[in-house]
Amino acid sequence: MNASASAPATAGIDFDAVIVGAGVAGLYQLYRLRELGLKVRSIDAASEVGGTWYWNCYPGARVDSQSYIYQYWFSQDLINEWNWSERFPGQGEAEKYFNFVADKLDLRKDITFNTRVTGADWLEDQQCWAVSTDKGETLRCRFLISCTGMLSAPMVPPFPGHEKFKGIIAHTARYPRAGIDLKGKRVGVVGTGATAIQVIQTIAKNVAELKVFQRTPQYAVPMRNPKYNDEDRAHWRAKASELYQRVNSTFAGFDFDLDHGSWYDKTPAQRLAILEEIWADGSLSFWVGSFPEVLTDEQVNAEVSEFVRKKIRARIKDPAVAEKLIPRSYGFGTYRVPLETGYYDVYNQPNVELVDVSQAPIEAFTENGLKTAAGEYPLDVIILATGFDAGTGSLTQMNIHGRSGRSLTEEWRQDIRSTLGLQVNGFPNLFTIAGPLAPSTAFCNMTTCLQQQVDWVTDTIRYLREHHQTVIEPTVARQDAWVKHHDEIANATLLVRTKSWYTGANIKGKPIRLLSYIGGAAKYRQICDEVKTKGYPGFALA
Ligand code: NA7
Repeated sequence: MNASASAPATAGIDFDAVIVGAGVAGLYQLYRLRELGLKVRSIDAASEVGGTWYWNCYPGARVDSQSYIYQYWFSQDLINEWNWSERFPGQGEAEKYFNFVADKLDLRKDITFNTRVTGADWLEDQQCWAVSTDKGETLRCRFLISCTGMLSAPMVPPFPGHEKFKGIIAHTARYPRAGIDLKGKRVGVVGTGATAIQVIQTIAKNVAELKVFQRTPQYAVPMRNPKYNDEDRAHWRAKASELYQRVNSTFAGFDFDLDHGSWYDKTPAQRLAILEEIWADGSLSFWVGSFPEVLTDEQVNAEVSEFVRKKIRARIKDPAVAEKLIPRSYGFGTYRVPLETGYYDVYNQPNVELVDVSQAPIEAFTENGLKTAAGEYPLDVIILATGFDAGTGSLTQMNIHGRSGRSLTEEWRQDIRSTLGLQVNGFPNLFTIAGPLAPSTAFCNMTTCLQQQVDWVTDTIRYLREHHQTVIEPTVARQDAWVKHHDEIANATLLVRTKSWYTGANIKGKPIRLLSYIGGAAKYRQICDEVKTKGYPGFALA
């Protein structure tokens, strides 16, 4: 650390940096900036650390990345001391991990909990941000770093009658920390996305009746989740540095890759053998560890989709129910692939009913349950697994105003633009970790891409200090070039044809654009590194 890097915040400025969020990215960002000698304050609306793993405490919540790559890499002590109990840990264990990290690094002393950022204004004359909170505080800081996660603004469907319902309504991302007693209850789950699948397969056996309100079925892949013993943990620990290299060099930040070669170089028998092999792996390798053409080539996608449809059909006893559970309106992998454990088998239980709301939509909450165009369903508890305003939601709700009062909310209401998903023209010194148009918005093992972005932001702030500069902002030309590059890659894939949160299609009025950069996490890292090593071309430094 050089002398300038340890300098205290300038007069009139309370903090060098304010970090919003104390989850996967926020905790690491706090650590890195503190290491740099900066005066930092983190703010989180939750009462504890953990971000996603704090809020999403619904029944069955589980990490879909393998535990041995769902961790921080920078400290061998952390790697040595933490014991993952299984391949895909549950929410409780993931939350404990982030608490363990916060304790170990003594991070809590710089975090203000139970506090929501309600506004941020760029003060031109002082070249800093004024960040206001719901506790009435205003903090002035040089850098504002949002680590709010790409899925943290819950989407609650606007069914009328919320107040009429006599039972309990809970969105999965705001599920009561103490849980809800579902035993013997009539429960309705709205949605069949990755979250709903985890809820449904977990609660189906304990409730009296389960009604699943499905609008669009999913291509879910079975999860293989062995428990780990000391020997397994020792195995993964010994491989830590190799894994770190590996996850940073793959398409989606996992330790597997699209490295089976071209689909077209294989015979039908070879293709089938590979598909069966990666299916048996029981992880997201069936999706982002298969053939590169799956996401771009209609013919290949159709064949892989059919492979999955057969697997689903074989699990359901009632052929009519099976047909409803089989997706046909979009191709495999063009929307987040969920992992499942016993999900399809649930529909063979007598207490579970699949309610198809694709033709007869949900109209309202009633006193006793939910009303669809086809009739009323009496319920005691309604679980909304209806997703998020992804990528942009947490930022557009923060009331951010940049140069000349430019509103980020207004601009993104027209068109979602960013530079590398990390900065936005007109909003100097605002860094948007997991912001739109980066792989961390959706197409990455989150811990890989979030750590990469945090490292980039840290290096950028260090660079500014070493060069006696205080402000960085992408130029319009650089931003246009990034958006163009992003769109070219996105539009060459099949993902843009599927209506989902990936393109913002789940939020009424949201501009449509693939939210996640899909050129690959490794390529993205290279681009970010190049920007850094070349001295930030296309960014105005002052
Ligand atoms: P998703 O994937 O956005 O799923 C939301 C689900 O809710 C999906 O099945 C929606 O159906 C359904 N939904 C939303 N609104 C309605 C209405 N009005 N009526 C019926 N059904 C509705 O969110 P998740 O939380 O499951 O997953 C988000 C990410 O978290 C996931 O991708 C992982 O990365 C972790 P639709 O498909 O829109 O027809």
